[in-house]
Amino acid sequence: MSAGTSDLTRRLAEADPEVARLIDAEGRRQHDKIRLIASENYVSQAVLDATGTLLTNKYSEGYAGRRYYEGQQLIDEIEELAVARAKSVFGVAHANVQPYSGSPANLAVYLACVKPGDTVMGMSLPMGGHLTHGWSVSATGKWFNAVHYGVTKDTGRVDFDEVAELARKHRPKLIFCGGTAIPRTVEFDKFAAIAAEVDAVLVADIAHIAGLVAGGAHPTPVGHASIVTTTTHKTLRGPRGAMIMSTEEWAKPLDKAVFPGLQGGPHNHTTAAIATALKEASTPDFATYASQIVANAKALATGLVERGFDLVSGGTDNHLILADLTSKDVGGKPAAKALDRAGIELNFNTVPYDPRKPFDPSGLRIGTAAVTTRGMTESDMDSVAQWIDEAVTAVRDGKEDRLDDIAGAVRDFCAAYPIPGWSEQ
Ligand code: DSN
Repeated sequence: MSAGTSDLTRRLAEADPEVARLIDAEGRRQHDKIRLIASENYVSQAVLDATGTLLTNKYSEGYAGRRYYEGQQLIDEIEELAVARAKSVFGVAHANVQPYSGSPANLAVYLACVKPGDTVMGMSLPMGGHLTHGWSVSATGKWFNAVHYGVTKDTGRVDFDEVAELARKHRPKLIFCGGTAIPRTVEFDKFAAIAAEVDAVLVADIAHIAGLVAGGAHPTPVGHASIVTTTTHKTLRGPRGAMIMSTEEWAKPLDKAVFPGLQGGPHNHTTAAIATALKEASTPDFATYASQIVANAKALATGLVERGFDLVSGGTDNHLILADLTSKDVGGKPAAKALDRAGIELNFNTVPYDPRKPFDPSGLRIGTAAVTTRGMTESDMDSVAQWIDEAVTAVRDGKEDRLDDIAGAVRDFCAAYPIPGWSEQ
């Protein structure tokens, strides 16, 4: 394949053909595969354009009107625009668009709200939480006394009696809700009632579902959680970045925690692209996309259940499906690797109460945001379920050649769904 399948890589190829070739090859890879990693997406050409600008040249420590370097006239306007759009899309009093990504955003919440050694609570990582919700290998688990809740074995859903009991016993100062492998609606109101009872600050980490919230396909945490964190690149479909949103009460401590507490200069090219993504997120088309993500996930879940897959909680309310392959007699990791060879990209994942190890777990995590962005709908999800089933069966039966046949069929199928930023020459 020759380099130069977009204006950008054609120009880049003159300066750096090696990097241009690799970017083009990645474009082809993203085009030719069915991408089901639940935290990934395809951003628009507009978001790609905003990301690749000369705004990367500028340092801007501080906030609009209060910077430590000169020449901020236009950067201030860009950041103010991103903040105003975040406030409008999510209906919040305050937004900080500077965190470099989700983990730094969550760390800033700790810095603003608690002291090392304080007790915090979040969903356990193997049950669907996130490293930064106090998991032991994360700084947040090392520096804070973290207590974890999970889901019940029979329902795969949060047991709020357990959450309340743990909260009463341990009196956490922060309670995180949300996570990375939760196929069901996050019941912000129930978490808020528990947080209020024990006088904890409720933090909703909506990284996975932010696009669904913005598009009205998932209830909002606003009005329940004082602080809301999110990455900007998952269902929200913006550049790699993050935001912290809050009530007015938490605005100053959170801003101080992001800068100067944790970070230096914001990535202004990212800020511009966040603004562009938020403009897109305020349109009726985005609401259609958000509800189609959920419709696609439900259709894919049905197709998998019909083919004998066990799904944690039995299905999904959002963009995410967690399949337990125990009954299929295949580990999550060999299945994920086989699916990758078959042109279907997802990740192996622990399932609640997984008897296997995190690096060789029982499950697959599957998300429908990226395929929805490409325009795939419910009727396509049955083909996807069929290919997943065929690939998992092929690896179980040691018929790996079949994976290459599936990859060919997937490639032909994907040709009908163009992606921004790459095309055949
Ligand atoms: N890496 C993200 C995910 O895949 O969910 C979480 O940080």
